[in-house]
Amino acid sequence: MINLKINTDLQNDFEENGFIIIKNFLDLNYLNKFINKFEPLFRGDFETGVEPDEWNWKFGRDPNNVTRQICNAWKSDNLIKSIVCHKVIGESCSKLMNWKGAKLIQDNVLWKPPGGKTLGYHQDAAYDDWIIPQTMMTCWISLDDTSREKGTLEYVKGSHKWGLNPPKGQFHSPDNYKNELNKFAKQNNKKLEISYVEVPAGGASFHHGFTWHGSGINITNENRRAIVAHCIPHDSVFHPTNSGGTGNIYRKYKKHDSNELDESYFPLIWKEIK
Ligand SMILES: O=C(O)CCC(=O)C(=O)O
Repeated sequence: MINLKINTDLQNDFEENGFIIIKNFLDLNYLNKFINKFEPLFRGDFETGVEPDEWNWKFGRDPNNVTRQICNAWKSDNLIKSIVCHKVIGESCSKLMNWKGAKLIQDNVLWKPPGGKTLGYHQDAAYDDWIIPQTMMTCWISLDDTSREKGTLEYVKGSHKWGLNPPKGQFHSPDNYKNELNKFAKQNNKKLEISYVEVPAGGASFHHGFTWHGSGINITNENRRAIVAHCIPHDSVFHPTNSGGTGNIYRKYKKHDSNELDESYFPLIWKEIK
């Protein structure tokens, strides 16, 4: 289904920029199988009978010109699970981050329709102060050809070296999606060099949890759809008390007497064999 070997060039690119872009990642025979999942999922047709953890857009209920997002669709759909829990993602994230294994902390199914609005610039790891260590590594897989005009994902080069800031501002559909980024850059005297993920359908990118990223309006007449796997080190645990970012949603999976991130909710997707 997916294939990647992290070689020294990719490792060096990642260390320098905080992301890598891969033109061919998903076997194209699977493309339509994944695309065909989008409508049923956003209609609330869940194969496993389990609702995803977050579901911000529904047919007939919400405006058409926003970016539609489901979080943890893997719980609702077995094909989505087969990709976001794929060992190649776990191994690639681990190799890039020097981890010995990876768990899935969350997935996203993202659908930016024609005219679909922005997603504000942010750092993924800023949302997970409720786990130790507070880090993340993301694999973003595009199901459509992407371009700047389509409101593709964009990254600030080298921003993974700028430390982590608490999440601020609007995530969904801000008028100025670079507002928080510009404020941060001004206050900290940072120069912004932006890279756009322009890949054919089936392409992907991987980014560090500290890398600033966001996306603009889709001004084309075509859809821009992506499946995203957010990973953490395999031996991460719940922070005993913090509940910032998405903690208000995900701390409910904490056991009463333990800080363990239970595999039923945070699946192990790859671990180094000694
Ligand atoms: O696809 C997008 O526009 C944003 C995706 C994103 O924020 C992420 O993958 O972390």
